[in-house]
Amino acid sequence: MADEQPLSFIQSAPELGNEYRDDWLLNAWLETVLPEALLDEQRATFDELGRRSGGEWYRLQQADRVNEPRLTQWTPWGERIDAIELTPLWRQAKHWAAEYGLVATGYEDALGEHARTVQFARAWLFIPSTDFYGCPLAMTDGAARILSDAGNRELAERALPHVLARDGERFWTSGQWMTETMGGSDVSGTETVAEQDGEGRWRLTGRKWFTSAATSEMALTLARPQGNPPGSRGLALFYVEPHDADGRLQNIEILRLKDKLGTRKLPTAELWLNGTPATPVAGLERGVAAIAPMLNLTRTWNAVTACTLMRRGIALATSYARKRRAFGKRLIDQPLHRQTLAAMEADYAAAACATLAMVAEMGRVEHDHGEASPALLRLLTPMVKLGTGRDAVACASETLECFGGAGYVEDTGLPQLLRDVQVLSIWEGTTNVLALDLLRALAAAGIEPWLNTMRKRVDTLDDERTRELHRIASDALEKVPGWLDHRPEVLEANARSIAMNLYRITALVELSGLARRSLDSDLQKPLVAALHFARNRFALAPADTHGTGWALTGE
Ligand code: UCC
Repeated sequence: MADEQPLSFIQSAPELGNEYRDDWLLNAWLETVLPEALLDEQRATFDELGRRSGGEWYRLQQADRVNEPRLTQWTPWGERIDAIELTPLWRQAKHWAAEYGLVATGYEDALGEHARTVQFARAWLFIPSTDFYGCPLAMTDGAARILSDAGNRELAERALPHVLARDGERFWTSGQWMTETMGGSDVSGTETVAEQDGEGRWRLTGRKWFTSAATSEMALTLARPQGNPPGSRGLALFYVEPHDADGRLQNIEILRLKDKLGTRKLPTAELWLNGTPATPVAGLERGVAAIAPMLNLTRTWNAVTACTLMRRGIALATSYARKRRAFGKRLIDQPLHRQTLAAMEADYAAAACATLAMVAEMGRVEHDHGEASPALLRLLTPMVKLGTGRDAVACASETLECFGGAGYVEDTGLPQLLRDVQVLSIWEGTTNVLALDLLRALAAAGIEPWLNTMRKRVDTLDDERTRELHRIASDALEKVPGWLDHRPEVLEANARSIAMNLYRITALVELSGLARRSLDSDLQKPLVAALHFARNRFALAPADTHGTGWALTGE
């Protein structure tokens, strides 16, 4: 009887739950790192963020899928306005970000050394459902750090109450305008010039080629004061408010929005500065060194974003595997598919532990905790940014594959995940630029701050059940000094594999540490993830110690 047969099978879509409760890794980390009373105090906020992230915000994100920001350059009557209209989700995200203190919490003195952990735990839940609104928040966090420390009282009094506001109307985000046509990696040739007008006011003229979140209320940017020498030492860091009190752009033209592969909700623009008023932040030279704290913070947000998008992909793929049947069984009941998901979980757990350990170190450094090590933080930042950026791309690709053909179809929302994630290994320093930055940090501080910390952490793996992890991590740590004992050009040729190896060791050690701490409360998942990562995913790339690989690339 034909009408008793379903005409066609309809697959139900993957679903998200409470993204805080469902994230065993984040829970285990917070439970073993935050004091109990502090976690109790924060739990309701985490829970609310988790619920909104997997519910209302996720639904809005799906509904907003095809919307993009729009630039209107002219009114019908010929006035140049260069107005950017944001997508509906982005317009609301600003208010949520302020309300949950996604920047301000990091500066809340009462939270002491844990301020950064609490801040980024909140951001962890917010980021994957808000279409890269984390980008302006990252830059705003960087600006808050610089303005808090630069000793420029006037600017601090002007901007800090806004960037640290918890009310969406008062909250400002900041841009970071660095990239020009000659490059985003090497900014030493920056062509934007700064000149003083007749009233002694600094004015900037030049073309900023790639400015993210061009709707921000303020920005930090680099320009060369007239008469300064070439090169990066001759650049200065300037503060700009793009709009005047009436909302008109202050001698800025928005030439176009960039036509990017992903992060398309983010209004990335090309700007022409034509005498834009600006204020020096910290003197009239060494602008790259002055903006470096912002770079290090956006790199931290980048790593956090990488982890949270790995987790989002895994959550969707796992939900799907619980619903989808093939060859007579649910995917989740099939050993090979289950093993694929387990490998993704292990990669996520490892990336998350490396990232959250970096975040915890940042909190200690900023609050002068007795055990804080600025040199360790300086080493961790580039390696964790580059490692998580690469792993997130691999995980997003695997996520799509877990859905078969559906993962390749636009209106599932899944292809956007892969396109978006690709940016994480490009902006804020590509993998190679960060590998070289790691060498810069190693040249200044040596490997000891990292090596000593990793050894101390490995010493805590004193349980019978963590013996294998202890052995694998110790063996890896022993190899490290040998990788660094080479002449500079060989070291430079190997920088990427060295950086990736150091990242993987950090991830293994931190995940193993979590596994050890979690055994006290009988929580097994971190141990299972650490063993899986160590046995199946922890392969150190051999370094090309002679630099012979170059022969393959000769002209
Ligand atoms: O802007 C972009 C889009 C914004 C989007 C933000 C999204 C955030 C994502 C969050 C997730 C949602 S993308 C463009 C971003 N651009 C970069 O990241 C630049 C990449 N390039 C580099 O990092 C290069 O290594 C440079 C620009 C830093 C190289 O500059 P120099 O001047 O050639 O290099 P030097 O001479 O080695 O460094 C100059 C000074 C030195 O200090 P002094 O003057 O005391 O000797 C360095 O030690 O800067 C210091 N320095 C640093 N200090 C350089 N890098 C650092 C660092 N990372 N930390 C501390």
